[in-house]
Amino acid sequence: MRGKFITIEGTEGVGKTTNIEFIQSWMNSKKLTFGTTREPGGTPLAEQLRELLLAPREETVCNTAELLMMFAARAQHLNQVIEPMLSEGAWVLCDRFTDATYAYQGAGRHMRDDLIRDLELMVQGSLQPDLTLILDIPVQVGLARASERSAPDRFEQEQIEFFERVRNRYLQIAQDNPQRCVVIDASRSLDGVQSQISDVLENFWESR
Ligand code: Z5A
Repeated sequence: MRGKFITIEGTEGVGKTTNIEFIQSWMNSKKLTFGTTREPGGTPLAEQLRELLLAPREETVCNTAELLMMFAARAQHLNQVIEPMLSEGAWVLCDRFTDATYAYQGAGRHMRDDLIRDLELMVQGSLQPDLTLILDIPVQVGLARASERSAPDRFEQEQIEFFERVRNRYLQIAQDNPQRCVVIDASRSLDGVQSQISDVLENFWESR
């Protein structure tokens, strides 16, 4: 049987990395075969593209180049990691996927949705995540959390309005795709966040 594809999304510092560990323990408790990966990245080539995309630089990165690099990394990731694992019956837990492109390049950078949709179709065909957890917190809270952890990357250097657009798009994506997306209130304590995630995963498990 084909594996399940779970993605985790949200604005900066929402706690994706922290909660991925929690989801991994849940998957272990179900004795699932699974892999954890991330975007941009997940293969040696895609990780190199990630470094190029995230590094702060003096040269302005044009929006089209950024969008194409995101999808170039995704094409390689799907071909080398995600598709083979799902076909072998393994579950895949991915830190960000195409919803991030609609949120960051679409809403954040004002790129046209129809252009993103064309690339989405070319790169992934009809493949969509089976479940997407959208961690949501006020932008300022997330940025404060992220800034305590590390120096800002090229995206984290954006203005607050950029992240407000990203957050609103994620909430819109959740509204438009209720069959696969669940919004998690990530402003709560870690225990509170993980209890919501646990409920969502148990429901997904029951209905799979
Ligand atoms: N990007 C894009 O533009 N288009 C695309 O298509 C894709 C990506 C796929 C890299 O993503 C960048 O790529 C991203 C968008 C762009 N923009 N940036 N930057 P990333 O996922 O690797 O980077 P990130 O969003 O910056 O993730 P992050 O900073 O690593 O945040 P996080 O993983 O969500 O948070 P965290 O490290 O788990 O937690 C942050 C801190 O908060 C940490 O100290 C935790 O201990 C703390 N924390 C976590 N949860 C809590 C709670 N509940 N209470 C209190 N404190 C907490």
